[in-house]
Amino acid sequence: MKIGIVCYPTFGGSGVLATELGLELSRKGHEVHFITYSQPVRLELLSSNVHFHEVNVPEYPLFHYQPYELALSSKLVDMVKVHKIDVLHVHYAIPHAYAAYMAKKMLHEEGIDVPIVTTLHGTDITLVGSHPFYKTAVTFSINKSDAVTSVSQNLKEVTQRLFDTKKEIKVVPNFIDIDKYNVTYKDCDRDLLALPTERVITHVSNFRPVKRIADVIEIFYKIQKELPAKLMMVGEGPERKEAEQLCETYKIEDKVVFLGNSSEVDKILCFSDLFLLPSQTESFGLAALEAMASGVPVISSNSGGIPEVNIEGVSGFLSPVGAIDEMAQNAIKILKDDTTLNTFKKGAQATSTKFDIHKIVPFYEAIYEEALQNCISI
Ligand code: GMT
Repeated sequence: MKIGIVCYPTFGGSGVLATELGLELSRKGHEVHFITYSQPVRLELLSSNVHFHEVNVPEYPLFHYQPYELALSSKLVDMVKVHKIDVLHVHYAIPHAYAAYMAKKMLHEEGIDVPIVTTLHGTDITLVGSHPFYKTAVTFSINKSDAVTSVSQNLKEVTQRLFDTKKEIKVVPNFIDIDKYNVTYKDCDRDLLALPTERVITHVSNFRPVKRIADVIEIFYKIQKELPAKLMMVGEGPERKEAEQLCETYKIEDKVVFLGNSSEVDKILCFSDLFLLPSQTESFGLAALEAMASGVPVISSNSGGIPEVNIEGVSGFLSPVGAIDEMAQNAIKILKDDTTLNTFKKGAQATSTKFDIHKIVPFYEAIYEEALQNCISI
């Protein structure tokens, strides 16, 4: 099959997932075309069946906002025609499903019908899409897709509650390539960052308010009072400065390392003992799953789709949003002795296998096949 993938090419979970999906589809013999405004960060290798097509948005000074959807829909039309793409898989209802619908309509005028598969990731539904200014367009985009998937059962339920959806939403959970995480890195330089006696705690995100970065610092503050530990903060975003200031206030700057964005998260996870994800909400929590696959237990909030990933008492512990004391106590419970830590490490890794790429990607292939057969002609 020839599959066009549209996503946000940044460090966000949806972009990572879309990229890994495209790469796995290409390994399975499909021809994959990424159509985005820049090369996805995890797309390191292009090959004979992995292509990247850049969407250019010409700057025009008269426009306060450059019309990205317009440029994307034109590009989709061109790419479908030139490369004979069979199906378009768009990640995010807005603006991607919206632009894809316009492309589909333009292509129909030329006698080409291409099905659109839309995957909802969360931010497009819970944080942005449900805003009254966008809601009408999001509802339309969902209902006009040939197939709609969501990354968790919780996200499906939230979507059905917030939007007047007429479309069936199929749950296809996020995945990871277990084999990729099941390796012991020789260049995993734990010694450079922590003493052998210190526990290494990690947080990975885009440091947006929804991640509750201050909670991460406060939980760590409580942990390091009880046992020797270091905190690795991986990522960039609006809350980083405040987090650094909070570390100074608590006088723990020497125990917290801000690493910025990294394409080597797997290497950082390989020397981590615990992962913190106290988010306000997460449709899934791909970062937590990546940690679990590396054998790192997770202390998280119990909101959104996180309970479908992090299993209480097995891969870690879950608490209500903002329950910093409880999260710190649970972290200490896991970290206090090697036997308990190893039990949770094994529990985390075992739980992650449910989301192995080889188990999940066939669901997407089946959805493409079905969409191709039942493509809505508009
Ligand atoms: O929240 C982020 O870090 C980025 C965001 C995105 O849109 O890329 O992540 C969303 O999609 C991920 C992949 O499906 C999910 O694992 C995240 O839980 C989800 N974020 C939210 O729901 C807040």
